[in-house]
Formats: sequence, structure tokens, C-alpha cells
Amino acid sequence: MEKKEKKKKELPPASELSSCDSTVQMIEKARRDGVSTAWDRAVEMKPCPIGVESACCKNCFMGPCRLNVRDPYSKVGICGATIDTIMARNFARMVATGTAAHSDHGLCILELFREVAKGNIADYTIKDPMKLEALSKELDLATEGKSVQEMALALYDELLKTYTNINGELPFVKRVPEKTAEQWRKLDIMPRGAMKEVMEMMSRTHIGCDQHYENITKQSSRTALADGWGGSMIATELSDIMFGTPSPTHAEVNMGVLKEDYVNIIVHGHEPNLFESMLLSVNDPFYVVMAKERGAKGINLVGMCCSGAEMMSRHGIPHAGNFGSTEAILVTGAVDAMAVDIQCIKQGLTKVAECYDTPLITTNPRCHIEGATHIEFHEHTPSECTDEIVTKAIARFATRSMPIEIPKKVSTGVHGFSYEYINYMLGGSFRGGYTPLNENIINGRIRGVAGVVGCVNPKVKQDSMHIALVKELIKNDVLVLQTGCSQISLAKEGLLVPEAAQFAGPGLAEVCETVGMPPVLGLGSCVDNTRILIAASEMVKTGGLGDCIADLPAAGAAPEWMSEKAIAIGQYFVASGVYTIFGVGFPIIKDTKFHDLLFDGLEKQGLGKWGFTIDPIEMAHMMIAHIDKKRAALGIDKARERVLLDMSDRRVIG
Ligand code: XCC
Ligand code: SF4
Repeated sequence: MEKKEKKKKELPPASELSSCDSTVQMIEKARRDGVSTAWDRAVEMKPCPIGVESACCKNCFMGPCRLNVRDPYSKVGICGATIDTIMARNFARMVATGTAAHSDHGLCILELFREVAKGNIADYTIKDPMKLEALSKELDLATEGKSVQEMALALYDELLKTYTNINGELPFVKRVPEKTAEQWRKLDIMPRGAMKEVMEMMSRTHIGCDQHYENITKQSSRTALADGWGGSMIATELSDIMFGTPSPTHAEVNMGVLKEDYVNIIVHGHEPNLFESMLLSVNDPFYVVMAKERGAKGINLVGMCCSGAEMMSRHGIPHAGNFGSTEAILVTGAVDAMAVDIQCIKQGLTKVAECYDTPLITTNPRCHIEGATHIEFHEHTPSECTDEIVTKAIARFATRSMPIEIPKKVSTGVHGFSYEYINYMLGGSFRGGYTPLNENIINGRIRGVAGVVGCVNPKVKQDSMHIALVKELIKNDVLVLQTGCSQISLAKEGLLVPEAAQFAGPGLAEVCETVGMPPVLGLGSCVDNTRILIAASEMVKTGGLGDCIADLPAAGAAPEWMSEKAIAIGQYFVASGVYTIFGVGFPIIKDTKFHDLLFDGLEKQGLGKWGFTIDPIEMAHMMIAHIDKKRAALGIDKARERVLLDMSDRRVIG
């Protein structure tokens, strides 16, 4: 009995768990209400000390085998697998799962695109035919004299190869800088089709198959590249063509976007089609009238996580918070329905939703949750599902019985910096292009470019790493590109506004003021990390910054990562040539051969490499040191010194 009581850990103050005041307020309320959230479960959960270092294998039932974390080479598995094989296989399977998640999403979007092109779905259209044409040209498809429908169907056929290719290269390899693609061919890591790569990865990691960590890692690179330059890129590009390519839009972020006297509907997940249809349903006069008849002022549609980030970028739909806040927002009592589709939907939501009498509705055949209501979303008749959800939400509003507490915070920011818009923003419509960006990097005003992306994780204080890292980067003249939950962390902090230039170093601030852009650019959801890849390719092609992605003064980071998708993203950035640093923890034992390969060996092969630290300031300076190393290699390090000298002179004079 006594023993049991000892085990229960005391919960820290909520303010230690999150930097987001709204989430803190709701964690406290949840505790008062006796409701469990991931934040408190994480305090009580002691991660498996062997699993956290990836030193266990359960790939067959002779095991599971556990190796010694402190002395990793002292033991092998029953089959003889070494620590390097076991860690490389575990890592590889994370890459495979992450790639599968994005690619499956991308394939759904591709199938939707085909049906829209054929005219079989009335609810969606080709909103951006210009992008359709530009993309077709990039892929060497004929566009002269072709109708939009003909172009779309030809594009569908071509892009299907992204999944079905068994031999040959992914269609989007045409976008990769030639030297980077050459490197992939030389190293034999050129991706074929995503289905092939994921399947082969699972087959290689079966017991007794691929047992050389270097060869397994090649397959990790191939698979991850099929995500970044394949499945994810299709999701981004075709969503743009069907739903509109984002351009800067003002959007409100944080829990204060909920409105007590409105019917509040949250959509949380990753696929934009559910959300797009929900937008139509909530604006249908029939439902607006119905809501008003039940005493509401109207219907308030709000997003969370990645599909939320896409809708914010495309339509300025308010965003209530990232992955760390999805349970917390239900604690407000003000959510009349939460509709979810796929990925990062915590099962814990069902319990919280039940406590606050909020309908939690799953909509995708891939994602049912025990205890949730399932209303399946069919793309040919999308409004059937979304109308029913709206009806449920209105009914819940009419019978609200619980006290409501909505945190008041809201930040307004500018979101939706697509690759295309950056092109236009920097060059104007006559001189569109990346030349001004490259020039500002070459002349040293902008020191380099950083992608700061990824999840939040209850192992670290929510948002705190993202915020500290990004602030340090911009202070040092590094332009920051953001996606996913990380973008929401900084949006809540108020950094996605042009006025945030005041926190930037003098060079970056000057560029931001001239162009009228924030020093932190929000690009969208996690599949939209491909916008960073495309921008990087364009920087190489524009010239003056080397001839492959690895030459660029650029780096990436996911300081609060948690998902397998994050590992797949990390590996495709590394394989594309980017130094990529993760925080929280790295699921590999240091001073092993596999660790050396990821953190050093890959760079020696001409690719990028992995990095790790839990300190965000150190992380920033690891990225900056890398950027400076690349500047020196390009011979543009002196230019920056001159610019800074100019600036301090000017300040002395001024
Ligand atoms: Fe999921 Fe995409 Fe991670 Fe956020 S950042 S926790 S993967 S929702 Ni993509
Ligand atoms: Fe153990 Fe080898 Fe089976 Fe893994 S594959 S569980 S190391 S015997």
C-alpha cells in the first residue's frame, strides 16, 4: 500500500509545463475538474530507459532483445544483431512510418485531384490553374493548347509514379539541383516510388535481412527522400492547385479565438479537404439560421495542428493552438464539436471530450477512436459528413450545461508565405525571383536561412524551445522559415508580424523593413516543409550560393519533436544536404558507429548531417556556426563583416 502511494509523482505547477498561458490555464482547470491530460500523464510516465536509446529489438519473437545502454557492444541480440543494426533498423522503421503517413495523405490528395479533374466532385475545383500549368511545365508535360482538364489528368498520370515507380526516379527529382541529384545517384540513394521504398524498408528490417547499418541507412535516405520530394510534395502542390496557393493573410492564433456566444467547431488533423468542406457547411445560410434560432450569434470555425495551419494560410481561418493544446482546449467547455481526420489525434481526447460533453467526431476510415463518434467523410459527397457535424455542434450549443472558461489571449500574425509568394514578394511582379534573397545573403545582410519546424512534446516546456531558438536566430540575422506546430508556437508569441523586425539583427531588420515582411515566415503545415525544399532548390538555381543544397548557408531544427514524421522529415533534409538539429532527445546511443554515421559520416559523403542538443541557445549557435562555415566556403564571409561595419558606422553617425 505504502509503496503504491510513493510511486505517484507530485505534479509540477502547470506553468512549468507550458509557455502558452492559455494551455497553462486549462491544465490547471483540468486538474481542478479531475481530468487527465497528456501533460500530467507525461509527468507520471517514466520512459523505458532502454527504448529511449533504441537499444531494444522486437523484430522477431526469439526476443524482444535488450542490449546494454551503457556498454552497447558488450552484448548482441539472440540472432546476433549488433547495437548498430538494432538502432539503424529502429530508426529506419520510424522513417518508414513517417514517410507512409505523409505519402498516404499525399495519395489521397492525388486521388481527390483526379476526381476533381474528371468533374466527378462538384464541391472542389482547380482554383489555381496557373500553378497547374507551371508545375506541368516543370515536369516537362505538354501544356500548349491543352485545356485545364487535360493538363490536370496528364499531371495526375505523371505524379502517380511518385507512388508506383518500381524502377526509375521520382517525377519531382526534376526540381532537385543537378549536383544534389547526381550525389544521390552516386551514393545509390535515389528514391524510386514511395510504395516501393516503404515496402522495401519493412522487408529489409525483417529479422535476418539487412544487417549492415550503412546499407540500412541508405534505404532510410531513399525512403525519406520519397517523402520530401514525393508524397509530401504532392500533398502541398495539389492542395495549392485545388484550394489555392497561399499568400500572406492575417490570422488570429490562440485559444481566445473561441467565442462564448457562438457555436464553436474545431477541425484538427492533416487533410485540407475535410476542413474546406466544413468551411462551406458553416457558411451555409441554412445552418447559420439554425444556429441563430438556437440562441447563438453564429458559427465559429477554428483550426488546430496542421490542417489548421493550412486553412490559416489559405483563408485566414483562426487557429486555436498546436498539438500540445488539443486536449486543453476542450477543457474550456466552449467547444461544441471537434472533428478530426488523421495523424497526431491523441486518443486521450475521447476522455476529455466526454468530461466536457463535446462531441469528438472521427471522419477518416484510417482513424477510428474507441469512444468517439464516427461520421465518415466521403470525398464525392463531402457535405453529408460536415453538415452532420455542424448539426451536432448546434445541438450541443443549445444544451450547454457546463460553466465555460475561455482564455482570452489572441495574437494576430501574417501567415501563408508560399514559395511562389516569396518569389513575388522579393522581386515584385516584374522582377520576380530569388535574386534579391540571394543578393542579401551574399552581401551579408541576411546571414543565412533556417527552417524551424516540428512538433511540441510534453517532455519539454511547450513552445519554449521554439521561441528561444527562433529569437536567437533572428537576432543573429538568420531568416527563419516555419511550418507545423512550431509556427503556431511563434505565432502565439507574436513573432509572425513585420514589427518583429525589431527583434532581428540589423541586417535582417533592414531587409524586413524594406520588403515589409516578418523575420519569421510561416509556410504552413508539415507537408509544407517541401516549400522549404523548393525554396532551397531555387536559391541554388538562382546562383551565387554554390551548386547543391549542401552548399547553402542554411540549417534546420525540430527542437520539440515527437512524431515519426519528424524523423522522416529530418532524414530527408539531411539527405538533401541540410544540417538538421533535433532537441528533446535522440533515440540512438552516442559513440556508436551508427551515431557517427548520422552525425558525421553522411556529411563526409556530401550530404547533410544530424545534430542534437536540448539547449535552444546552443542549438541556434550550432546552426549559426554551420551557416558561417558555409559562407566561408562560398567566400562570402568578408562581405558580411563589411555590412556590419557599415551599420555600426551608420549608427555612430546617426
Ligand atoms: Fe503532429 Fe502536424 Fe508534429 Fe504537429 S508538427 S505534432 S507531426 S501536427 Ni507536423
Ligand atoms: Fe532479438 Fe534478433 Fe529477434 Fe531482434 S531480430 S528480437 S535482436 S533475435
